Amino acid sequence: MKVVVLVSGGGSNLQALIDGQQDGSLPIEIAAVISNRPGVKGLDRARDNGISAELLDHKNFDSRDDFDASLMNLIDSFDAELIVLAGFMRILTPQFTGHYVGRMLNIHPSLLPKYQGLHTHQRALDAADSEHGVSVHFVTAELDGGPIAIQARVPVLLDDDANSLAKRVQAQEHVIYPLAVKWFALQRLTMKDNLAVLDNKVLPNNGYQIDTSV
Ligand code: NHR
Ligand code: GAR
Repeated sequence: MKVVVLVSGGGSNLQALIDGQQDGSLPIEIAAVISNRPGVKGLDRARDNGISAELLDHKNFDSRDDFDASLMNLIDSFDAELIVLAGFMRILTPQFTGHYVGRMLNIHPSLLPKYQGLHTHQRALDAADSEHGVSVHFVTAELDGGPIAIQARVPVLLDDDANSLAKRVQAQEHVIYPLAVKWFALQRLTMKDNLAVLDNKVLPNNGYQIDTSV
């Protein structure tokens, strides 16, 4: 399955997908990596692995509509069957999300529906939550509101700061994002009537709960 990955930064989730492609555990071909920010490590990771690395700097566009229209053209030039947002930091227009509905995934660092938007780790700490985590969801017009495919939970420890908590969450990201992409590529994971479906069974609202504790 042809996949285009959108990044804005370091691309550690992209790397997890590249690793899966290369070791044969993921039946995908990453056709391109596109960043809206210049000079990010995610683009280097693509280049280093022989994957087309494309920069589409949002600062060169007058409006979100113009940026999204160009982004759509660029993505579609690669015949992508799945769009993966991996630390992509631009809100997408309803026109864009409508074009890819049911074939675009995002990874969001919280136990959605808690903490949509930004600064999720600090918000979980400020709320004194005892657990936190990460969600993979289908992208819809509703920001961080599309149907959830998978969640993984981590404990919040007494001496955590946003950094240490983010690290614990990110270790889970690198497990559940490749898994969600694999399920999608095998056509086991789909979106139907704004619900996430796995093996023809509607998933609960908080998605498939992965226990990755060791
Ligand atoms: N777009 C839509 N329509 N729906 C979603 O679910 C989306 C989306 C675009 C991105 C990722 C999301 C996240 O996982 C995502 C999901 C950026 C912002 C944001 O406020 C919010 C959520 C997400 C990504 N971005 C600012 C903006 O004005 C810019 C912030 C920055 O550049 O640092 O676009 O958290
Ligand atoms: C990840 O933790 C991801 O969950 C988060 O950004 C990080 C990107 O890391 N995504 C968002 O906050 C989306 N708004 P990466 O570039 O190393 O994959």
